[in-house]
Amino acid sequence: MSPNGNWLARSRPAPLTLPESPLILKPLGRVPKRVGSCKERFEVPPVSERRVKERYGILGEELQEHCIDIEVVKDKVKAFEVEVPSWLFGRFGGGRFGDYMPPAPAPDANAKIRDAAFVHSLTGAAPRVAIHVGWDKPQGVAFDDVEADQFAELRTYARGQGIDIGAVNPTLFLDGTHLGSLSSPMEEVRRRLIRHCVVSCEVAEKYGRGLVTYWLPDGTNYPGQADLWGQERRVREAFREIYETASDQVRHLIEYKVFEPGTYSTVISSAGIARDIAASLGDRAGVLVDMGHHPWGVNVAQIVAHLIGEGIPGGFHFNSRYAADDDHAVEPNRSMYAIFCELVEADVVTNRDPARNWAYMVDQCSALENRIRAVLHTIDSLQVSLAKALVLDRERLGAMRAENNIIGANRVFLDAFLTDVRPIVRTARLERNLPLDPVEEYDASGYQQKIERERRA
Ligand code: AFD
Ligand code: MN
Ligand code: MN
Repeated sequence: MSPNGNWLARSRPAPLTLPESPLILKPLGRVPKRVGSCKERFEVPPVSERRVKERYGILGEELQEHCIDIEVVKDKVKAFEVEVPSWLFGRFGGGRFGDYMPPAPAPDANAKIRDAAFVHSLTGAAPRVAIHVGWDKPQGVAFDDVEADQFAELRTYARGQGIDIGAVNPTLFLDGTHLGSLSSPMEEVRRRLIRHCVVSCEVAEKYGRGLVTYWLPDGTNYPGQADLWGQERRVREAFREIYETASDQVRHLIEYKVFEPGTYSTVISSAGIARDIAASLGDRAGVLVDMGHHPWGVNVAQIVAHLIGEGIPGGFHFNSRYAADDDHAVEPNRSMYAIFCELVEADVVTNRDPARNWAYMVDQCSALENRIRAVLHTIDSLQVSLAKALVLDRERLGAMRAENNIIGANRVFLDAFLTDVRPIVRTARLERNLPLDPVEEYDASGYQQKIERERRA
């Protein structure tokens, strides 16, 4: 109860007034610089270069006291790269809201490439796009007729736009997979999809970067529906065949997901099961961690630490996990920071030897918000999270641990998390002639209006 009267009445929000249609919300665009007064409180001036430099200087001095060289941190932020998924830009997702789709989805694979290239031009951090073979194959080619060389043109197109093809995803959840994909009891379905995976490996080797990432929709909805071990055995046999048939230049990352589409069981439901399958294949197989694929409350940093400790090759599908899947943009929150602390500690992010790095990819497909803005926000959040992990005073943390000063260690850990590292991220951009704020630049660029005009037809 508020001392000033009825708490409920006072806290009731003002009635919501929607614009004519929620579908025509326009981006705010760059707002004019505020002059003198603080009256127009919602008009935030764009970040100024001068402010960034001032704050970078102050932060540099503070970090120096912890023996952390801000220039080294900045250079690592500059070197960080993450792939964006082609499906983010297309018509995938959003099914929970009828046929609603954020405006101007890319109508074909080339348009997805153009959007991805635009994202890279604003961030300098997304030089590759992960593709889904079944969706990004040339139009008119049937699923079963896909051959690796059909991707030559897409790669040429991507390079022409200034980016490259990254991870390759076989598409294992199309027609005919209602009884599972690689676990299907139907021999012909398994053969068809094993072939599809082998072709995907060839695409990755010839036109990508030799990385294939697998997500299977295999599971069941009811106890008793299937023989659970039989399903896993068939999946293991299929992976063995794919692994042995594919070139030894190809690396394989197996993704797990706690549930969905199966609600009762999922064949590869945990990092442990994915790890077991990968380890049984060989050292070119590893585990793909997708933030959204865990039960709430699972400590993903612990999983990352385990995989690193076991020497299992790893990769990430970044998203915020709010949707119990891959729908939403990343925020620079505490769990993302803790994950980056593990990755930085193990030197598997921005390592000079690229073979030692984990594979970093975004997997999001926001149902409601503008997807380009959402992925720019994600990339910004990842850079901020990385910078926070890099300013952690590890020596002090070690001293606190040695003394068993539990709260002290936690405070040192949080000290880096609470540091505003944005001047580092922004200086890294400035030095590469990139916009200080990619989201703001996107809003001001007119790109969205342009694709909405072009893709209206
Ligand atoms: C699905 C899965 C998974 C996978 C993605 C691309 O949930 O995250 O990575 O499709 O295959 O959304
Ligand atoms: Mn994923
Ligand atoms: Mn997912």
